[in-house]
Amino acid sequence: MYRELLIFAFVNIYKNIVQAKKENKKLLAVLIDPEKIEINTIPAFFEKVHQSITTHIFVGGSTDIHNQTEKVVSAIKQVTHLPVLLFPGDVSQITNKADGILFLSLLSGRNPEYLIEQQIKAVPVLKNTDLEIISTGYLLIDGAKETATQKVSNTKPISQNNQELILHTALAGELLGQKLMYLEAGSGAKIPVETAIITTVKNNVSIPLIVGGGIRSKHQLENAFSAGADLVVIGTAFENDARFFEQLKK
Ligand code: 1GP
Repeated sequence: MYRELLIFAFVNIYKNIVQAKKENKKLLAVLIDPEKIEINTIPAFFEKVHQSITTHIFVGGSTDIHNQTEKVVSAIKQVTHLPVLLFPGDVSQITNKADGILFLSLLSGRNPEYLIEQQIKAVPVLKNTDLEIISTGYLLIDGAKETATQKVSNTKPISQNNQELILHTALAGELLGQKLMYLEAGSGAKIPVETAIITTVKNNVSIPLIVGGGIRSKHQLENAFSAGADLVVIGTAFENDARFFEQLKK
């Protein structure tokens, strides 16, 4: 029975995000980069995660040179019942051990490899999984630092001054049928996505809005939520100091 309930919960990751948005319940994803976490630290790390307001776990990075993703996801699944979503830098990071995948298209860039090629390459892999696939528009926005996403994808971020382009790109993604929109300043960004941008997109796009990159304080997290983010993603701040979870207690 318990297992059935869990399965029910996990096959509805997207529905649960939409429901949370309707109820104005804010969501927090902890991003785990398989290249940066030691497997043996995962149980202790998750003790902290579980005491915090974290609702989702994202796993991924721009690269995963040593193919650690599957091992890391398996270790995470052993210690948590939170939904685990892949946030893959490329097709090699797809594993059936997770619950779902953000099926990303890098809409801000003009590199066909990350707009559609990787997605085509992913099809034969995804056909052999039962991952919940969530189509996600991914917009890289200038966070005042050249980020790994920018380097690996060989694309330029959109300037934070170009709010119209950001909004129109997000709207194009929604019109194309994408189910989530992710405003990304890049991992370790110096400047997170401005609250005015979050609000503009929030007011014009009806799909749930994810915001991440450079958020490293409770104040910044609350600002992103009040500006309109439905789900905020934090990675680096937790990697640098897991005591940050203590400021985000349930
Ligand atoms: C990066 O949005 C995420 O893809 C999280 O960024 O590592 O800066 O928290 P940080």
